[in-house]
Amino acid sequence: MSRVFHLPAGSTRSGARRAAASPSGPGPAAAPGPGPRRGGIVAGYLAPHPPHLVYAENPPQNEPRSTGGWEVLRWGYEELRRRLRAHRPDVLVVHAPHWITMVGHHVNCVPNPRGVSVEPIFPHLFRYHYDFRTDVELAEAVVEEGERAGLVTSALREEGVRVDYATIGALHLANPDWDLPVVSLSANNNPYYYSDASLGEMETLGAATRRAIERTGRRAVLLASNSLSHMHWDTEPDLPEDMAAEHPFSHEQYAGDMELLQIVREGPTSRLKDAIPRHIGATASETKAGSLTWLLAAMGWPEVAGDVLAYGTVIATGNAVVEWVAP
Ligand code: 2X7
Ligand code: FE2
Repeated sequence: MSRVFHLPAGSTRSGARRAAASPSGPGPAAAPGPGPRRGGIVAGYLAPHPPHLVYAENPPQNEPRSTGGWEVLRWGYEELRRRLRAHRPDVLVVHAPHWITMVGHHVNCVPNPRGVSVEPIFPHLFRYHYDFRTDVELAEAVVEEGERAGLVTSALREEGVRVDYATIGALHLANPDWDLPVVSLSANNNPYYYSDASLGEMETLGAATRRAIERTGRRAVLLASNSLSHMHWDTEPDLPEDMAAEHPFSHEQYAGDMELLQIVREGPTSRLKDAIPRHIGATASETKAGSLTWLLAAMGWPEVAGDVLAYGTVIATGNAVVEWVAP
């Protein structure tokens, strides 16, 4: 066994908006399907990013090779991809916990991020060569709407800043063809440093994101790049994808995830306003970084149930792939 951790434990204006495909503009729209195309947020997904899932898929962009593993979660992502295409989005908007900003909420406004994203604890699983397009107009609108709502908000414009693996992992798993433009938001991780963590700002950021999407007339799918229960082993098997070593960290962690997912499945989402903080307290859930609350707030806490497409553990952390469709 090798040591890996060191822990003690809408608008209807969508038709007019598209610039010609260019590195700085949104890319080509998804293939038109039946029914009217309206703008706004059409769906949101809980899209966890453990690097193991990308490693197990063996995409050409990732250097390490695997023999598979974590199939049930990956089958859930297969279904997510089918559904995502059917929503015919113009853009994917992702909030991820490993782009950590200590002051404010940052939005990547670099037109064409390119580079190698490396998972610092699992560099033997995730060294991913990325090259994607940002929807700069929407990214700038999110910055403006965030500022207008009183948030400290900042546009990242430095070329060459390495994109974190939680952003890349969720985007790859949701859209491995990378044929949709992206808006990527950081996680302001001050809550990790204060005992009185609050998800309140994510309500404001979510509402600002929604206003920006409606203002620009985009048809958007949101991705919340969060695992659930977040206790993990500090060792991994010699073969990382040895599924004989994969199981929940404890009964309590598993039960905490099931309690949350039961509420997700029953709906409506407003019940999650209490359930998410309770779940964080019980399981050290990665949703503490705010991505899931941001997503549901952006969707206006819709009166719908979520559809759990898969659940599985990755090095003992709980991970669920979930869809919420805008009513
Ligand atoms: O970032 C992660 C994670 N959320 C879960 C499991 C393993 C590694 O990285
Ligand atoms: Fe993570």
